[in-house]
Amino acid sequence: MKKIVFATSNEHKLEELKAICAGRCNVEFVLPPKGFKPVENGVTFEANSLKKAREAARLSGMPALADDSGLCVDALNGGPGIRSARYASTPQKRIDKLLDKMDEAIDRRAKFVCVMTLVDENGNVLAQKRGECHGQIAYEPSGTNGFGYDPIFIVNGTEQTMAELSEEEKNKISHRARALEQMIEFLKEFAG
Ligand code: ITT
Repeated sequence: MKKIVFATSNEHKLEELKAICAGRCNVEFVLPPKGFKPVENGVTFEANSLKKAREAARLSGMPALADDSGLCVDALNGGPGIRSARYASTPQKRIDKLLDKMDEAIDRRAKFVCVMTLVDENGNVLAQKRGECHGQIAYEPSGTNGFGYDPIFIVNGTEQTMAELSEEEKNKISHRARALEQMIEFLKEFAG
């Protein structure tokens, strides 16, 4: 098994990554060394994903994969977007703030975005892939699976929020799954 650092501090992302990749590539994902604190000051998911991957590779001396993701809401001009993790201080407060801002909004269209970046041990980019999942912002939270904004995101083509889908269902249609689906051939190539 080839080891790749997964450049995250978010354990939910790691769980989803492992479930999506299970049995499909010969890679063991490990967490970054202590002191991993990338500065996410880019203005795009692509830029921040690359910053995270490079910082993990620099600290560990190993190849790294990063996930930068977020929720982009049409009525909020694409916000919270790259600021999704910092929109308020807790997941519940982030949901409350978003629903509050959307109180009057008739247009509830939104999308989850995930940009995955794979770099080698020197920080050279091997691949960068984007996955999106389109939906609508619900009027109230529903469901307990998943994490983050899942309880208020109704997936297009279903009447359920992402938090009402099973783990297996989410991992088939999510932004993360769609980014990884394109990344998997590079992971396979890399792992031999
Ligand atoms: P790392 O940077 O350490 O990977 P993070 O949680 O800070 O972890 P991001 O900067 O990429 O990650 O912010 C992503 C935020 O977007 C995340 O904290 C959630 O609030 C939201 N998000 C991303 N993917 C999600 C998903 O599958 N379901 C619900 N919310 C999600």
